[in-house]
Amino acid sequence: MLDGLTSKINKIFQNIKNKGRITDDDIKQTMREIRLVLLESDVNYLIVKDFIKAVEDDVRGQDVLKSLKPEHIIIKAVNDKMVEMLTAKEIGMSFKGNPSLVMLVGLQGTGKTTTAGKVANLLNRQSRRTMLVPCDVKRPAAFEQLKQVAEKSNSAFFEKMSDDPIETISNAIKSAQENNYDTLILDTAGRLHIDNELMEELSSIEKKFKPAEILYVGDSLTGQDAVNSAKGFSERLSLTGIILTKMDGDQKGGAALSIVKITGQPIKYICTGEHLDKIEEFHPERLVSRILGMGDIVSLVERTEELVSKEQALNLEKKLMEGRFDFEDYLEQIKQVKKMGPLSEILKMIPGVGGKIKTTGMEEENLKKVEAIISSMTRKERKNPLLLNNRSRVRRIAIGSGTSVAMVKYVISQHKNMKKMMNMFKGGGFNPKNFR
Ligand SMILES: Nc1nc2c(ncn2[C@@H]2O[C@H](COP(=O)(O)OP(=O)(O)OP(=O)(O)O)[C@@H](O)[C@H]2O)c(=O)[nH]1
Ligand SMILES: [Mg+2]
Repeated sequence: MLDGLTSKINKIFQNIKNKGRITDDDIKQTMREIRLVLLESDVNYLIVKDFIKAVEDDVRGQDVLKSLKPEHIIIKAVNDKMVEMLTAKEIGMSFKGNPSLVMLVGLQGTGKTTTAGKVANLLNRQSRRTMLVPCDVKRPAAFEQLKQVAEKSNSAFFEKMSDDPIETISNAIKSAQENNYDTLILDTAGRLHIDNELMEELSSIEKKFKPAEILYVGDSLTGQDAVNSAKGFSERLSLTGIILTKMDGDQKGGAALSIVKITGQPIKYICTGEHLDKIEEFHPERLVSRILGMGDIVSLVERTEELVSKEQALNLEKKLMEGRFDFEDYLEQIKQVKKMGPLSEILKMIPGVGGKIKTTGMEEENLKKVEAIISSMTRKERKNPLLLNNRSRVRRIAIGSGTSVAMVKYVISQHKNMKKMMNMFKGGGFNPKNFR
């Protein structure tokens, strides 16, 4: 699914990852390449334009979290804006009335009938009692096809189709009420192009029955055409959502990436094959994660952002510039590292590192010890580490923390080294980039 798009975008990210240092020009170049890939994938050019701008604005606004690498920030921004592009209001199905009506609309051959069975199957699993209603009164084969689909999906089928869709639906509703079916799926007729007669028919169904859901079924293989006809349908009907079919093919991705913005409607399901269970609820984050293949980096950035609030970062930066870095700051740093979760997991999330480094668990043990040692210091000692040049204080701390005199001394000397290193930046302007 969207393999071509995925491999192209991955290549772009690979290029910046190999760079080491990234300049503004690199960022521009990267965005140019992403723009091109999206256009090649048939994403509507206005959407591409907005998308690129949104990503650039996001990246530009992010210069405080220097602990993150620039490529991570770009990847995260591309991720977030892509998710935004694919997100529109409510994604879940809504039900109203008894029975609740789900109306499927779309051009010929996009997969309405097949999808009716898939949706019925899903809803039946959610304990709804579903009946399929044939509304394509002109084509006898459509009736037969839906009947078979109903059988396969263990759903009821409304057999008594008349030559008028409105009458058929009215009778189906009565039958559902008598037989305790709470959900009707209306399989409407398709046409090669949007034509007035069809639209009138669909629109009169909408007016008369006010279905809880009117879902546009679009064939993702047709790319921009699927998007355009979605727009056409949404102008005539109050669509409540979109189902994209044939996402198993080698489509370029443009349909998926433009359709939400163009219609303002959420994608509710995607279908990835002819078989009944080839349907999944649509989650923007999951699709984007599949396209970018960067889920690990995104969660790494999210965790870091969550933990290192901008304020804390600024605060520390200020202290460092003034040459202050006492044990309270040290403790704060350790707490932050610990909050990020086991070090072994954090290392695993870093692409290229995962799996290669074997952590022993010692790191975490040591962190705990250092924390215990600092916690056993008095507030005065933490603020003024010079007080620790005193044997009885060191011994007291060793006993209090359950460690040893040697370990306490080691922590004190580590702190001295860190402070010395940080003092090198004093006055010259602290630049965390120097640590990379
Ligand atoms: N590969 C693949 N094929 C699909 C998918 N959904 C539907 N199809 C196939 O697409 C063809 C058309 O599907 P239908 O369900 O008959 O389409 P329709 O919209 O009901 O067509 P009309 O009633 O003629 O307008 C069938 O051969 C389906 O098996 C899908 O997600 N993936
Ligand atoms: Mg059909």
